[in-house]
Amino acid sequence: MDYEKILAEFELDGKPVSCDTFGNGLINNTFLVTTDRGKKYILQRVSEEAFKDVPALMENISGVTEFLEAKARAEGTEAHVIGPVRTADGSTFVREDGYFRVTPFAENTISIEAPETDDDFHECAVAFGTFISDLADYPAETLHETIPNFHNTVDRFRIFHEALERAEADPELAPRIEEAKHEIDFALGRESEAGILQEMRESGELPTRVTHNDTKLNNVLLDAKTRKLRYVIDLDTVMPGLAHYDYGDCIRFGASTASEDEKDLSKVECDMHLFEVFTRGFISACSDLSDREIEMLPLGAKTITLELAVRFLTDYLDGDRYFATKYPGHNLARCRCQMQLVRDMEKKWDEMNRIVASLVK
Ligand code: GN1
Ligand code: MG
Repeated sequence: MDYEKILAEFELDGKPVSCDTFGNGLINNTFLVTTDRGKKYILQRVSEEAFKDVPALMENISGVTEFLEAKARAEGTEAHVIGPVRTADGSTFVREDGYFRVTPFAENTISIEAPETDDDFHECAVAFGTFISDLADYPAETLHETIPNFHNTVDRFRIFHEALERAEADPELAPRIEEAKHEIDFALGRESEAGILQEMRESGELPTRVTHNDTKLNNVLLDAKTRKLRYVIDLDTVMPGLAHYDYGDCIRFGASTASEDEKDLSKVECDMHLFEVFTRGFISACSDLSDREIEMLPLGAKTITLELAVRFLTDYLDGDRYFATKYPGHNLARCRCQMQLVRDMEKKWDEMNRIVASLVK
């Protein structure tokens, strides 16, 4: 990649002197850039496999960051989002052999893969809960759907069935069906219940809000010293959605006792203490959630975990085209780990509901 040519188009403070791979994202390619004036930036090539209309995605991001920055200015506080660096002609991206964008690097912040303390997780709950409530008056109809049906679990199952049929017909991929036999059965056995939230969204029983939709813990930057919220990052999938998507993905990732791709399934559980810490923080930050929305939060956690398990399985059956993998079978390992979490949530279902009920005002 000719990064000098690409970076030259952006209004940077100084001349770039280094550009190195950075971070743990599974979709975009991310680099840390340093300039001769000691300034740092994040350069990303946005995945066109995932995002079919990158200019529309960038329009969402500038719209949302400008909105939140204006709100913070009016309240005399700091915005918790980072807007894009523009090019000399005012664009938020450069098109070369792909789409590239730049954001200032957030100095003195850390991104965490697991909460070290309850306070870390509480801070993430407040980060994402506030994100939703701050965007409650955002003109949602102006947002582009950067990935159509992103958290439509019913549609995710439809795509899974298609991948299964493709794999059956492809001698190179067919052995993967045998390899993933148990996981395919696990998914099929839960297909009917996987659509409940989607139905409730379509019927209007649960309100559509502007949501982040990719609320892994490592998409929150905490202050390195105080460990308080600095920024919510990765705004690629900000779209109309359910609060349950954001809540659910955070529980899936952050309340798990193991990493997302842990192979030793005996280590994988949904920690009920962390579940409670997060739920309390989320409900207090997103204070206009209805009783019905709160009541359905456990189903959000379970549905989003099952949905991602099915997405990993689909990608495995498809020959690993969507998620970046580090070894053959990585997507299947991720799928098994997520399914183990679902199993554990099913075991703890009554307890999850009890905790949530105890937190309703
Ligand atoms: C992807 O790229 P990253 O790490 O932000 C994915 C999420 C998954 C996550 C699983 C656009 O997120 O939906 O939950 O991997 N993002 C997209 O780690 O598909
Ligand atoms: Mg992302």
